[in-house]
This record gives sequence, C-alpha cells and structure tokens, in this order.
Amino acid sequence: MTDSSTHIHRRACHLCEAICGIEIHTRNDEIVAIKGDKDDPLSQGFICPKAVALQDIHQDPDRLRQPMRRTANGWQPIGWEEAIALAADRLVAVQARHGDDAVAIYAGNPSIHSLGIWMYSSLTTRALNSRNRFSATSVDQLPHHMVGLLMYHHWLRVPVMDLDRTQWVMMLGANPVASNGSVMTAPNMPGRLKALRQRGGKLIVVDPRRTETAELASTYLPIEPGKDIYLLLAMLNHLFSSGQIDLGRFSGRVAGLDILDEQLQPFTPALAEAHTGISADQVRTLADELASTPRAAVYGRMGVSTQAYGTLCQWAIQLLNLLTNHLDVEGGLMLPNPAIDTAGPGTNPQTFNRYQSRVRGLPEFAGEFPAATMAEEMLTPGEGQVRALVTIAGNPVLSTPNGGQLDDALAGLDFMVAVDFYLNETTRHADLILPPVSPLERDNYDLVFHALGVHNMARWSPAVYEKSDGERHDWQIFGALGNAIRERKQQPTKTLVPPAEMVDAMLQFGGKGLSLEALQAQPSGIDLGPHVPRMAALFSAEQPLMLAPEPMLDGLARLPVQPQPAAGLRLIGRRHIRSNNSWMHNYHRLVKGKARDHLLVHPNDLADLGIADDSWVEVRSRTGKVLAQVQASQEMARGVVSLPHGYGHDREGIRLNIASRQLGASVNDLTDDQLLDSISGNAAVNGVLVSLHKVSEAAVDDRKRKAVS
Ligand SMILES: Nc1nc2c(c(=O)[nH]1)N[C@H]1C(S)=C(S)[C@@H](COP(=O)(O)OP(=O)(O)OC[C@H]3O[C@@H](n4cnc5c(=O)[nH]c(N)nc54)[C@H](O)[C@@H]3O)O[C@H]1N2
Ligand SMILES: Nc1nc2c(c(=O)[nH]1)N[C@H]1C(S)=C(S)[C@@H](COP(=O)(O)OP(=O)(O)OC[C@H]3O[C@@H](n4cnc5c(=O)[nH]c(N)nc54)[C@H](O)[C@@H]3O)O[C@H]1N2
Ligand code: SF4
Ligand SMILES: [Mo]
Repeated sequence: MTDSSTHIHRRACHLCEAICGIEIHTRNDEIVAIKGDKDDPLSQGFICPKAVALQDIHQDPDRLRQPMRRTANGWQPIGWEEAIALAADRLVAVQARHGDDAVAIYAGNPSIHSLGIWMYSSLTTRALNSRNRFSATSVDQLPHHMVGLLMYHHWLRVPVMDLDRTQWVMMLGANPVASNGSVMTAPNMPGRLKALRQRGGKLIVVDPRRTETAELASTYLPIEPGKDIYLLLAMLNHLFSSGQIDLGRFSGRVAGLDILDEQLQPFTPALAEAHTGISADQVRTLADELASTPRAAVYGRMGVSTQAYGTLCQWAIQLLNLLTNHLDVEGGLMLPNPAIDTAGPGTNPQTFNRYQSRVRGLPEFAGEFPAATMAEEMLTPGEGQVRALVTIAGNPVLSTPNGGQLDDALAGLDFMVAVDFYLNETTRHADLILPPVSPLERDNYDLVFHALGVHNMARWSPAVYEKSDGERHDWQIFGALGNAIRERKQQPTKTLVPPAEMVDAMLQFGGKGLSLEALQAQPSGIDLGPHVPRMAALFSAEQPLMLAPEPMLDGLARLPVQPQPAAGLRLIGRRHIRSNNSWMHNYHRLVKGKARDHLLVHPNDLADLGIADDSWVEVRSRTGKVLAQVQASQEMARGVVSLPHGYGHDREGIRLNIASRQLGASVNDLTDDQLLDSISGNAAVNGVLVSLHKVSEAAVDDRKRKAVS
C-alpha cells in the first residue's frame, strides 16, 4: 500500500551486470523497502540480496564523504579545492621530473557500472597522458575483447547468447547462478536456466567444481583447470572431419577456413580424452548435438578467460558457434542492438600491441597494459619507472595477481591518489582519497551492459537522493582534476557537459527515436525487442570476418600436444551471491550467516594429505602463503581446491569495521603475476599450483584475535 508520504523511486541496481529494475520506497526520506520492479522488461521483479544492500552502502558510517589527506597525525579531512589542487600539483610534479609514464592509472570494476566514471574518467587520464594504464579488464574479460578485435574488427563487438530462445547451451567456466551472468546481461539467471530446462532444452556445464549452476544442468562434466582448450579444439576438429561445417549467412564473408582445418588436425577427440578425461565419444556427441540443434550456443566466462589459454578458449568458443551456423541466428549468439550502440558498423583502429610494457614487454591492448605487470613497473628501477598512481574505483591489492607484491610496491610510491569512497586495502596507501557520492545519489545510464543484454532495452536511473553541497560526483572529480592538470601543463581546459545531457544527446543520435525525456516517461524501462540478425552484414569478401588471426595461430602452435601429468593441487576461485568482488563485505545483511570463505577440498584429497575437515591450513604457492579453514566438498574435482577472491581484510590501516572481522584470506596473495594468458596478458588467476600444510592452533588463534580486535 502506498500512503501519501511513501515515495517509490524506480531505477536499476547497477551493482552488477544484471542491472535489475528496483523500487526504492522512502518515507520522510528514509528507505523503508527495496523491491524488484515487476515492470522492468528484463528483470521482471527479480533482485538478489545485494540490491537491498544499496541502502547499507548509502548509510555505511565507514563510507567516506569528504576528501581525506594522509598527514603525520593520521587521516585528516580537507576541502575539495585544496584536494584537487594538491593532487594536480603532485601528479604534474612527478611527470615533470620523470616523464608522463611515471604516473600510472588503475581503473576497477565499478568504472564500467557508472556512467560518471565510464564517460568522464578520460578527462583525467587523457590529461595525464601516460602509457602506464591498467584496469580490471586484464584480470577478467580481456580475451573477449581480443577476439572481438581480431575476428570481428571491433573490441566491443561481443555477441551474446540469445538465452531466452535457445534449446541447447554448453557453458564453460561460468557460474551464473551465483554471479548472475557475465558478459551477458540476464537478470534472474536461475529462473532463465530453469526455463531452458522446462522447455526441454539441454544445459551442459563444464567446470572443475560442481557449482550451483551445474546443479541445474542436464550434463555436468568436471575438468582439470586449464584443459578446456583441448575439449573445444577437438569439437572443432570433429566438425571439420565429419563435414558438419555450416557458415550460414557468413558464407563468402570469412577468411581463414582452410588454414583452420589444417591447424586443427592434431587436436582430435582422442587427444582431448587424454588431456581431460572426457571421453572421445562424449566430445563427438557434444559437437554433433551442437551442429544438429538449430537453436544452440556455446558460452564461456571467467574460468576459461582467466587461465593460461584464455584467448584460445574464447576464440574456439566463437568458432564453435560460427562454424555451426549459430552466430547471428536466433537462439545462438547475437549482437545486441542497444539504444546507444557502441559496437555498430565501422571498425576499430588497430589497438593491440602498438607498444609494449617496459619491464616484461607485454603488449598494450586498447591503450592498457596487463594489470599483472603493474607492481614490477613500480618496483623495477630505471627510466620510465612508475612513481605515482591514480586508482579509480579499484582495489588491485585484493583483486590482481600477487597482490602482496603490489601492496609492497604501493607503499614505495612517491604519491598516490584514490578516487574511492572507502579506506581499504589499496587506498590505505594513498596520500589523498577523493570520495564520490553514494550510488543512490547519482543518475545512471548503463552504456556497457545494455550492449550485452540478452534482450534489447533501455532504462534511465534517476538519483534517489540529491547530494549535499559538500559532495562531488565521480564525473565532477574527473572533470576538476583533469582541468587542474591541464592548467598546470598549460593546456586548454575542457568544458563539462553533465551526464544527463550527454546521454540525451547519445540517445537522440542513436537512431531509435529515443531521448532522455522518453526514458524518464517510462521509469521501469523501455522494451526494445528481441535480437535480430545484424552481424553478418558487417562483413564482406573485401572486409571478411577473420577466422584464424595470426596471434591465435601462434598460440595454437605453442599449445602442448602431449598430456602432462597433474603436478599438484590446483587453486581456482568462486563467487557467492551475497558478495561482490572485494568491496561488499562491510554490510551486516550480506555477511551474516555461516562463513563463505572456506577452502573447498575434495574429501579424498584431504584424506590423502591427512588433513581433517574444518581444520585450518596454510596454503602456499610460489608467491605467498595464507591461512584458510578447509571444508571437505564433493563438489570439487580431485586435485582442485577453491577459495573465493575479494577477502583479505586483515591488513593494517583500513577503515572497514565489519569487513575486517571476516576471517577469509586474499586468494590473490597466492595467485601469480607471472602466470598469464600468453596471447592477451590476461591474468591466469585460475589453475595456480598450491600446497596445503598443517598449522599450529596458536597461529589460528592469532588470526582470529586480529579479526575481533
Ligand atoms: N583471484 C581472483 N581474482 C580476481 C577475480 C577472480 O575471480 N579471482 N575476479 C576479477 C574480476 S572479474 C574483477 S572485475 C576484479 C575486480 O577488481 P577491482 O575492480 O580492482 O576491485 P573491486 O573489488 O571491484 O573494487 C572496487 C572499488 O571501487 C570502489 N567503488 C565502488 N563503487 C564506486 C563508485 O561508484 N565510484 C568510485 N570512485 N569508487 C567506487 C570500492 O570502494 C572498491 O574500492 O577482480 C578480479 N580479481
Ligand atoms: N555474487 C557475485 N556476483 C558477481 C560478482 C561477485 O563477485 N559476486 N562479480 C561480478 C564480476 S566482476 C564478474 S566478472 C562476474 C563473473 O561471473 P562468472 O564468470 O560466472 O564467474 P565465477 O562465478 O567466478 O565462475 C567461474 C567458474 O569457472 C570455474 N573455473 C575455474 N577454472 C576453470 C577452468 O580452467 N575451466 C573451467 N571450465 N572452469 C573453471 C570456477 O569453478 C567457477 O565456477 O560475476 C559478476 N557477478
Ligand atoms: S543481480 Fe543483484 S547485484 Fe546484480 S543488478 Fe540484480 S539486484 Fe543488483
Ligand atoms: Mo569482473
């Protein structure tokens, strides 16, 4: 019931890719309820527990509300003008002395969920003009962009599973029941996958862990981490050898079919069986079913991107769809047609390997280097050494490989500024923290995830609360800092166009007859219809789709053919529905209940090691060691152990009262900055070799004491 003093604010929850429609009910400016918006064309009332936490983020006493400067007497608040001037002075001074590349920039995951960061952070980064730019992309979906650029001529051209109309899905390295989908905007993944099964469709899940998603599958195939590539290539090999290649409407628009056929010769179903334990018959059956089911799709995410063969896997996945006539086809993979289209006609200039990183010679992609090389760029002396850092909505100490090394590297910087509203494991190293408003105090339009939707729609999210005079939006911070840097470099400053105006202009340019006003008139969002084929038309004999780009063929040539025996325990990650990367452990409602940070180990592996269930162990890798409590789990494949990422809140000097009571360790203290997908430089945070060791009770008590103090 709505009484006269209850207001319902309709917007989207922009915390993850699902962008669920929500209703925020307020009375006398207090939030009294957060519910799913049943009229949202895509989420239809679905929300997960994190939507409710939007209120907790807004009200969190630990959330910073004014700029903070580190002084000899600890952190002190300072005014915005003084803060912006200080940041610009120090950054420009470092660049004047050591060159533009001496200032690095790291942008984290919320950057893509916030219009204010996505559209405006370039005001600061362009003013800095440094080649040392990094982001969470290279601990995540970089292979998808590589494949987009090299096969489809545009790094943002990432076709999406037409999930609601498909009958057969093979899913590798993804657990959308916990993550709510990734590189695929599809709220209520559990409901959508159940609907697939109910309409008689098949779901095949390939994962080293029998996940929540695997529970919904018709077939679950356990696999050793990093071995998927042999399965995928063998399916392709079988399609060629059995004459099942069907290019559909791409016929005459592709290049490289013959060379592909030739290069795939060694990768037979028998070889896949030797590598993966999945029988050659099963491999052939999977390929036959894919080829013979009109509405079918192969989808792979984190588990097959952040591993040694990430780019090869994503390439092979595109090929499987494409060569069986499931690309640009209903129920297969399709290119969304959002109101603001970032990947429409046209090509991208070459944005791969134009230049290389200083220390390890890793390739640039779209103007960024792999995040795994950031620490060594700070720690290795010489010309071009990184001496200052700007972080934008990122927590790389917990989220990039060998976070412990980065932690040390940040401590040695000359200057660091963080645009972030928490004093956390990364920002504790800053000299200055510039906090933006809370997510409920800003308007938003999702420029990224409507372009990855399983259905076309558009939705405007108006702020629920007006910010106070003393607060700044992300976009205002980047505008002000960028201009302050430009002034000091004696360059012309930029005029700031506010986000709402910018979105209005882009909508009107988008050619779909939309405007901001039209979106505001339909606060639950506008349905723009199911996907229609539009991808094949982007290619021709003169500008063909590239089936076999050079870097992929080179990668294939380097792929070991002979199976090697498993060397020891392999560590992988996992996600939980009540958590989001590293920054949502500070809310009672999300962290309550039983701990979710255990190291999952198969009971037989525990027995072999003589380690008791529930006991604490030290987990060691090449890069570090952490304490973790084990949990025997039949979900795990033999020889594989799992630890969620985003914990490790026991570091000194953070201000996260609830999170710092969590006992979980940072998995990225174990992952390795030297383990990369060799083609893209994406971090291989999955499949890391670890060993388990018994620990004394005293060590465990020590850790627990730290958490309650
Ligand atoms: N081992 C392992 N490592 C992983 C992963 C894994 O599966 N395993 N996953 C990887 C993936 S997929 C990702 S995306 C990365 C994430 O890596 P990061 O993006 O580096 O880390 P987050 O935990 O998302 O941290 C987000 C930061 O942004 C701040 N923030 C939140 N909202 C806003 C805002 O609106 N404005 C500003 N200015 N700041 C904001 C938060 O306070 C927090 O400090 O981690 C990666 N790391
Ligand atoms: N609740 C929640 N939701 C989230 C996030 C979160 O932290 N919490 N993070 C958001 C972000 S930034 C992202 S990028 C998405 C990620 O969304 P997903 O891609 O669905 O990520 P995960 O849940 O980590 O699933 C990865 C799966 O890969 C498996 N895996 C590991 N190694 C291998 C391998 O070598 N082969 C195969 N086949 N599988 C492997 C793991 O067991 C795991 O089940 O989730 C988003 N949504
Ligand atoms: S799945 Fe949860 S966190 Fe993601 S948008 Fe929906 S409500 Fe928000
Ligand atoms: Mo991510």
